[in-house]
Amino acid sequence: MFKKILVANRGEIAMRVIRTCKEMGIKTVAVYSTADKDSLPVRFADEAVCIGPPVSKQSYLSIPNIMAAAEITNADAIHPGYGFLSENEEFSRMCQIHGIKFIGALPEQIAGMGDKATAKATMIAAGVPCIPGSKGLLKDVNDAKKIAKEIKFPVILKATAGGGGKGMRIVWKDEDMEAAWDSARQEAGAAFGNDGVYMEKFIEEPRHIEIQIAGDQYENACHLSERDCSIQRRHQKLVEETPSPFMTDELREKMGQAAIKAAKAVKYEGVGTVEFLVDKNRDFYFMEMNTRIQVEHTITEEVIDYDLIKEQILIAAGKPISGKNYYPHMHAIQCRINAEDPYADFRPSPGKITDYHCPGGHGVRIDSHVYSGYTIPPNYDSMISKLIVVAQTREEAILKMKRALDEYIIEGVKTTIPFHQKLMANEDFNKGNFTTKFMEDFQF
Ligand code: MV4
Repeated sequence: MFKKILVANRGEIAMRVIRTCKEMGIKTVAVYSTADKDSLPVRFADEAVCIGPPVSKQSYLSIPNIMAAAEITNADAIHPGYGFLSENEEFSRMCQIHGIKFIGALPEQIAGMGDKATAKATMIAAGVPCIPGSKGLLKDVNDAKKIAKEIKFPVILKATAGGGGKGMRIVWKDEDMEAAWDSARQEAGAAFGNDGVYMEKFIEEPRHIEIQIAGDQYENACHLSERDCSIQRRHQKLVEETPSPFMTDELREKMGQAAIKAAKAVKYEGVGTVEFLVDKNRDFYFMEMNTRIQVEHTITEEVIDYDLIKEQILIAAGKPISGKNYYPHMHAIQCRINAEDPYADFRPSPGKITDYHCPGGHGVRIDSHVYSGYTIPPNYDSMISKLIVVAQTREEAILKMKRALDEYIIEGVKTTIPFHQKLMANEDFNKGNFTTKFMEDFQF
């Protein structure tokens, strides 16, 4: 087992990893930018190393600075959390070269899944259902027009280096193709330095349902059921829940098996997520594979009673998995509490938290790095905490979430708590009646 893990991240996920390491008797190293010197991970880790100024490129994204911190402290593994360097091919390779175990995917896997057209080709070859579209990248606008005619409008152009909606264009008719083609390529080139674009049939009003998977070093893989992440705004998830209110036992089995196929196709080691779009007929299609721990891993932990960070560490240390799948016994919901003003287009609201009181009680969990008097720096994402509830049924989970939101006091910054309160009272949400389009129509 590892003796010392360096946590190459900040905020709540740094705390989350440190907590599990402590429970496993593993020493921890926090790294921090000068903006985070007063943060909880710095206080709770066994050691802390400053890796640079607030700007991410010179601290949490600086491979040399983080590798130096690992060498100085003699860490034998690095946990990258999510975001930052968690899906960086070069960082994974650097760790390999320096004999430090990267608790995440291998460089080849990161590269193979990071390029979406390549990932899709891999999944088609493995027999995972994918959305009809171009075979790989489009050559030119005439190629785009030809394939759109074959698969029929509406279609969607997607940046192969993308994710998160950048370089994505929906095209409804032939006359709009030229402009969409130009702007998708231009946006992709500027954002990723790669203007490769591919095409798919556009699925209208889908649900975003993802399957948690785990694989070990011996080519075993299993699934840990689904999370419904359809409540999103501008590709930022706001609420996640499991089980999905749209799920059936039959669909879970089919999607679970498809996710296992995806994991085995790339000999996946560690925990990961296979994202699917699910249409109104319950047909499902591979969208992306995430080779990291995700923000919403918590709800899976609550319904299957399983520490996913511990599992990541054990798999990285060579432990085999049992190979059996995991199914939800409870219902869990997570609300992301952000320092944003929901009354002003979710504008970021960094600053000092002048008063703070957390909800508690049975079935209530908060993952956070903040405290009364903490200042949320403007340099990073605006998450204050993740509020997670778990109960026997969806109805009880919603009631518990309402109760927990009412107890939650955060003064000094604007938060998304009022949004979540309104959502929990919404009739369509209560009926489980929502798709990825929900937030476009939600009046706040
Ligand atoms: C789609 C789609 C409809 N049809 N692909 C959004 C981010 C990127 N990962 C893929 N995305 C989508 N791909 C086809 N063929 C709709 C979306 C999409 C979406 C997907 C999941 C969650 C929220 C979304 C919001 C808008 C669009």
